[in-house]
Amino acid sequence: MIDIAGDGSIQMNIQELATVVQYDIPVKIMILNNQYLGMVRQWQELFYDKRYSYTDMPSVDFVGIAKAYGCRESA
Ligand SMILES: Cc1ncc(C[n+]2csc(CCOP(=O)(O)OP(=O)(O)O)c2C)c(N)n1
Repeated sequence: MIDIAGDGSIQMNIQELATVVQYDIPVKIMILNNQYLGMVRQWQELFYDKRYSYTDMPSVDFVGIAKAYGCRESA
């Protein structure tokens, strides 16, 4: 099972990594990390005269978070 998610999307429900570990669910997660809430930012760009607000995000150590939940690293 493969989950392809944005860096914003995964952080909206990242606590489910606990569920993954609890039930030993075989899922690989691929994160497309552009450090933006991209879709929202695009609306601000196109429809709100480029008045960007709260759509840029800091760099996050996702592997570190996964390890903290007890996820295994795989090749
Ligand atoms: C629970 C929830 N909150 C807010 C939104 C609104 N929303 C839609 S797309 C989006 C940004 C997603 O960003 P990202 O996953 O990084 O993908 P990108 O658009 O950058 O590729 C947000 C906040 C949502 N869909 N669901």
